[in-house]
Amino acid sequence: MVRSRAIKTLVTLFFVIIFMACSKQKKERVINFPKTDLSLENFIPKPLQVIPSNNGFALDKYTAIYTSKNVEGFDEVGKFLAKKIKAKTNLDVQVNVNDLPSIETVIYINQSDSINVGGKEGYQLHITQDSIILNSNTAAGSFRGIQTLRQIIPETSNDTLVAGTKIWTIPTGKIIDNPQFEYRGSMLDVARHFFSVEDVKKYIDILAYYKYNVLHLHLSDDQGWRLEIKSWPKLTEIGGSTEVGGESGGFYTQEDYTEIIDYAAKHHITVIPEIDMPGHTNAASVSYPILNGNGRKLELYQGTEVGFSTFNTRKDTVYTFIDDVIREIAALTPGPYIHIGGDESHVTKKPDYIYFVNKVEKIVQKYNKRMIGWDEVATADIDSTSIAQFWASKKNAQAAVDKGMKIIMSPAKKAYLDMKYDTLSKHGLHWAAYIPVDTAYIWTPESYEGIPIKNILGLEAPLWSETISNIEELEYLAFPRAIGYSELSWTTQENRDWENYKVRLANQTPFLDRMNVKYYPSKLIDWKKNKNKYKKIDKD
Ligand code: TNX
Repeated sequence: MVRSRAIKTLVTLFFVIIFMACSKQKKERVINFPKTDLSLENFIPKPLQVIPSNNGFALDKYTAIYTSKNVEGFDEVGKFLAKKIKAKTNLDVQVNVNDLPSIETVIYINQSDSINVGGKEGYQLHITQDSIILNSNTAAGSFRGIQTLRQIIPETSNDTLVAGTKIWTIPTGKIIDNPQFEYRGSMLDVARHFFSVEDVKKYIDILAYYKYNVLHLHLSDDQGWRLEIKSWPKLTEIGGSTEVGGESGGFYTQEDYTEIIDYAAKHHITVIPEIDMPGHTNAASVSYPILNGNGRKLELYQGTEVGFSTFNTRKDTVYTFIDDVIREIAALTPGPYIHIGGDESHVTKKPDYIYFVNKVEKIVQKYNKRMIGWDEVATADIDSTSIAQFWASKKNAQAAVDKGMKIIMSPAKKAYLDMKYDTLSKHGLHWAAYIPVDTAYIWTPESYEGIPIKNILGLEAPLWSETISNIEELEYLAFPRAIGYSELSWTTQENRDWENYKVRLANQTPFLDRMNVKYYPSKLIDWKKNKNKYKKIDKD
């Protein structure tokens, strides 16, 4: 199998080379590129190794993309790249079309088992004057690789290199790259305020550009239940009807949710659904009072207090309910994880909490998923296959380490996107800290609070939505900090440096502006002014 693939690759490469040689015979094109330096490009996250060779690859109307054939996902990656090239340059680059009359340069997206790229998402880019060869083991690796390529397509063409031809010069050299953590995520709280499918898709577009691979959706809380569950319809009819501040809330139908999952999958992003319990369950209990365990009068809640609600953990119906919910969600969710929340259950008695988490873990496993929970779940008797998300308690994180569990690093003091930047911030909270753009970047998730790196699955930046109710406010809190977290989770510590990152971040403005992202223009960054008014060609 591996051998036949390798042969296929060789045959395809052979044809690409012959093809290019023929086109060369047709027309000898010599372009004198000004000296380039690939190592000075504004990559984020910074690749493992960049070796410049100081020449140029001409991206122009004579460029074509070819991909490995019959390997799932590669043709789609080629088409995705062509779409993004069109959006940035307005060039129509053909994908996997033979017999193109006048091709001068080729981008070849190649699946290879024989090249060691360091893992599923690793890739290597070899950029020479007439070809760009992107090698990876998987479509996910090639997808990460084309994000790197997108970042080095210049904003403007050089129109004087060849008379009459607009050329976007890509610096030549070699890039060897591979992520340090397998889990690189962000979370959106769509429960406190609801965000539309379109909003979520836009967030995915930006996360993908920075090589994120996880989107965690916080789908239920005291203030709202946001995913249709067919066997318990009142969850969304009643529980989805409002949100913080008293607006009308909303929810995803199962079709909407699937649309988000499919869109994320096209970006090689896994969606992790969270149903937060046994606390944070007011919306569920208002919809079905039989679930309620705090003995209080039930009503829809639009405030921002936490910790007052709980399920009745000793009632069988509660577990029948949870079984139905997890079964439906597991069937809709291709990813390997289901998040059960488990945080701030202040009115659940400790033994009840432990009993509950133990039982719910078994339900998640029954549907062939791995359980994730906020760090409190490590106080229960759970398996080493379950995962703890460290947000507040070092003690809980240590308990998870002692159980041999993996940990997702989301310490609120460093990684919470809903914390204000400073006292003047328009949105956000500050119970954990103020988190300016430098503080968000200058810390080491690899050794934070003494958690051994071997237990760390990766990093996630949660965006809670008590203080934000639309996409612009969401973008104000998420960007630019989420860009820095992409580097913390992808790039090794030796390769990170604030002074250097600052400059690369300042140069993200063309992308952010083209995407119409209302980022917070922190004064710590000398933002590159957009001299050229971009013609908005298409969504990038
Ligand atoms: C704590 S983080 C919470 C959330 C709030 C957030 C606000 C966590 C597991 N629980 O319920 O939205 O703080 O920053």
